[in-house]
Amino acid sequence: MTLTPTRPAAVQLRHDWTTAQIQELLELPLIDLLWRAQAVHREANPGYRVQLASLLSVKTGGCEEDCAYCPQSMHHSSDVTGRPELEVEPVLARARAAREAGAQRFCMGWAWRDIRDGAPFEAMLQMVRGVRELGMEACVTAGMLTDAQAERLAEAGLTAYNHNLDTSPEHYDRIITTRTYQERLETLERVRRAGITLCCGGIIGMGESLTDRASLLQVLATMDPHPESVPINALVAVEGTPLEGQPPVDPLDFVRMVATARILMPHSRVRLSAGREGMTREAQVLCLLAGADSIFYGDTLLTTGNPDVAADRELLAAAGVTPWEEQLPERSACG
Ligand code: SAM
Ligand code: DTB
Ligand code: SF4
Repeated sequence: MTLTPTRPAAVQLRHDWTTAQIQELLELPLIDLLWRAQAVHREANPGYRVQLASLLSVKTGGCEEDCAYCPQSMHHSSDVTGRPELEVEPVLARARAAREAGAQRFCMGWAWRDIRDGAPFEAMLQMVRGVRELGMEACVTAGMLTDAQAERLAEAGLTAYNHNLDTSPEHYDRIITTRTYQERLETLERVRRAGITLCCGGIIGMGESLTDRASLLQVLATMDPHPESVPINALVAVEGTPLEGQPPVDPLDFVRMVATARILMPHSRVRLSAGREGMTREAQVLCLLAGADSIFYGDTLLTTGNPDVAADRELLAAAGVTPWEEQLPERSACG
């Protein structure tokens, strides 16, 4: 007989959330929302470990899609212009440097509508193999793909494919007209079928309502299994894009999104993504408290800025959370 009362488990793995239930969570008094999110997070990730993921844009600008937020679209007049694609060796040198700086995951981006076969795809596969040989997780984001391409990426050892839903199905047509929500879902299914983990999230601050935010989270949280990684971005309003005049996201609304994602998807990595440069360290600490367990690490995202490595080391130390170093046995073995 035990005299210790058992606590009800905070972690509930569900795939049947409704948008109304999710909106109720988003609208909870912040203090109560944080309490619930923390209870889930402490049970699912008791060490409060944070994964550091570095990003590199391999193919920058000149993209034929018209995503209203994106400085890389050829439809907009931002300062980002098409640049030659990076080659395999310089990319792997950047991955090595990211590993030396403490990153556990290396994410590579291509400003493409879809993956092209031939030399660029063969180079992508070599980059994936090279990153995996460094003992790091490898993530690619390069638009839509075919089943055959997904299978070859899986064979090369790709850990994750990032393809965001970006916003709710209802708000989507105001943001992108050159590919459909359904096409995005089909890409995600192909990635899943190939056995690659999913990195899928969205952006807030694009003129969406609270119901849109709940609806985006509903699509993610009713996937079975949940995406292993869920990036939450705040819009970086870049000059020359149609969304350049959007008001900045209230950091506490960002905290609400993170906390709600944590409650809905207890075991997913909730990644604090674009928009951290506009946030105080206190707001970022609240995000960590709310259940964020990953950040983009390094002073550039794809084309825009991000806090530098020293600032992030200081942030994590101030919050008292530890990076996920032990995922790199090769690194510690080599000294
Ligand atoms: N072209 C590929 C695609 O769209 O899937 C991969 C690269 S794309 C730049 C990756 C993601 O970055 C987008 O889906 C979007 O969520 C995010 N992103 C792009 N520009 C952003 C911005 N200005 N603010 C916040 N997030 C942004
Ligand atoms: C994600 O959700 N956010 C990252 C990563 N996945 C690829 C990209 C953010 C890009 C922000 C704008 C830029 O730097 O161009
Ligand atoms: Fe192209 Fe991706 Fe930017 Fe859309 S988000 S314009 S697909 S690079």
